[in-house]
Amino acid sequence: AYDIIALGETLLRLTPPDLQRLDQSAGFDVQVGGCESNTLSAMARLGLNCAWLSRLPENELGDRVRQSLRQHNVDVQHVSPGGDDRLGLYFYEPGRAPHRSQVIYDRADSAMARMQPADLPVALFQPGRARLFHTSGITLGLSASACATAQQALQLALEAGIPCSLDINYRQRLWSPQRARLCLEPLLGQLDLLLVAERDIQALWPEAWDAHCHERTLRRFQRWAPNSLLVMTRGSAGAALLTPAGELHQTDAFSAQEVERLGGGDAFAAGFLSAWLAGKSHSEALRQGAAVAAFKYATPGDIAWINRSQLDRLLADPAATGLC
Ligand code: KDG
Repeated sequence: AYDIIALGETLLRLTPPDLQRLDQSAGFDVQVGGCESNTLSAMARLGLNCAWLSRLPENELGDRVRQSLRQHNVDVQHVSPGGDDRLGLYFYEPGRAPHRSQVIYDRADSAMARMQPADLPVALFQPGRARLFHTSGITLGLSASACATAQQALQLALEAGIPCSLDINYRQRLWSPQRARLCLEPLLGQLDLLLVAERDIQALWPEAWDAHCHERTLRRFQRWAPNSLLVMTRGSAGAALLTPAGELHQTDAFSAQEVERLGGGDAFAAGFLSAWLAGKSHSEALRQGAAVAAFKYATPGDIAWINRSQLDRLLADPAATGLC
């Protein structure tokens, strides 16, 4: 069985080298990035059995994404063929103050945005084939057909008794808070695990957000996902978890020399979900999420480029947390 199957889009990422500006550089560094595949890549690097579900063009750009995920040991054999459809791109411009970093998407009508429920590998959504299904708000926000596909995948997983997890990962360039809420809210009650950044609660559910007390934010937000383990990431302030019974757990962030924050939430999810699948305690899972996120912050690109021994070494260092 797969430890995790995850549905989402992976984009080609183009970044000007050496902190140049987008309208300055003559060339780009090329990498791949996508919320779910970032999470899977880190989990596969930690030794978990991970399959990525998506739709890719049948050309060299699609091959490039496949190869780079295979490099981390992610299984890409269930990806659906996307014919001549396009691969989505994004431009990432790093910024050092007073410049700001920014992301520009060029992903409309991509192969993944055109994925249909019928493209899902239904044979994987059977009891015993996977231990966890994972997707994100990005996938649900891509297009009407990607949304229908993700909803169908969640339904199939539920019917097969496969636990489901969702990372809200709100992207204002994809959809408005109103549209995101309309789509997400009916799903939240069905999830075993819900990951959400504190700033996304602020953006989408301002009535739950308390500027002075993150515990109150989390407890108020629980009314939208009463059955889930609720994990709220807080960037350099760490993360908190609330169980359906109302038990609170927290972790500090690990200290990291920051190179790039992009992908930090996906890395956190990788560490947390790996620990959850291994049956670790809630506190240990939070701490492992924070540790993988710290490795990501210290690495260029969207993926936490780690291995198990590096992670174990950091987790064994009691002085490593609380220094953010
Ligand atoms: O979380 C990081 C992702 O946002 C990045 O890898 C690109 O998937 C991406 C997106 O849609 O923004």
